[in-house]
Amino acid sequence: MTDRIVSWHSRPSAPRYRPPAGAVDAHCHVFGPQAQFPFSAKAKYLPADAGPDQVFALRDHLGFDRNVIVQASCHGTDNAATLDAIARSQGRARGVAVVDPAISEPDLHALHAGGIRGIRFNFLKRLVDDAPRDRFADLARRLPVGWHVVIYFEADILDDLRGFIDAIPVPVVVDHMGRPDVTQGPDGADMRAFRRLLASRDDIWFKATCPDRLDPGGDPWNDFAAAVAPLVADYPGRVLWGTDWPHPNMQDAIPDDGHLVDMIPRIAPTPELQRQMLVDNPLTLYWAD
Ligand code: 0GY
Repeated sequence: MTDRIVSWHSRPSAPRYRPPAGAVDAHCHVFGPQAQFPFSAKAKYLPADAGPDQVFALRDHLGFDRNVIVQASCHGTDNAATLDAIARSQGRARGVAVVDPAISEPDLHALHAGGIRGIRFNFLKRLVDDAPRDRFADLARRLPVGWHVVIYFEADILDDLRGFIDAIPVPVVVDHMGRPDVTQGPDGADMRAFRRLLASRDDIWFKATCPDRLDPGGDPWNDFAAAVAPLVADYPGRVLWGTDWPHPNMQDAIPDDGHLVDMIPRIAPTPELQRQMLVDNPLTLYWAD
């Protein structure tokens, strides 16, 4: 099909950096395959198929052991493609679901049995029609034991979201650090606001992800490295890392996944930091049981 969008690199380079044994790509997605898992009628983009075989081949090419597959907005609240990928992973993938807030307890527990360990609340208006805070808050209060909330928002609504986030009674993982403007530098207004959020409680985690989305300077994403390395150094026990493959909506600036991996030692320069970010922290959140 010609109208479906490819947003990933066809031949990503081999990274120079080699991740430690057990490393987890803690933010990636699967798209379809559409013939088996149709996209949502409300999808805001129509991607080409990017299924489990591809994401697991990339995992091996980049030197990772495991994946956390995050339900992408193009699949709406039908998590079948995500669950299928987890089921095919031989225990090497877990997932984050997107659900209707009215989901029943048995359905939540079925997701747990399928490898889901968190729920994603997406606040990006270009990706979802609505993000009902009251209903999300109710759902956050009745998640299975050990689950967390993943929240995706842009920096300009962080202040407005603070009350909502403060009331979530389970750990919170923030996608892409809430999309700060990294050109402001490590002490810019966006990073300061994000640091206030992190300082407000000790169970807020973040993904040091998406230089390609956040740094308009492009590869090698120097502003991203300068802004994010101090955050990783200050919060080594609460940081995750992921490729974001297949890079939804990045078709105009497709990143080379090998180069994304080579960002790791620039934001986490020591083996100890790398082990925490790539192994210990994601295992704590996703493989505790
Ligand atoms: C990301 C970012 C994006 C897309 C989605 O669910 C999604 O469709 O998350 C985006 O377009 O910013 O984390 O993959």
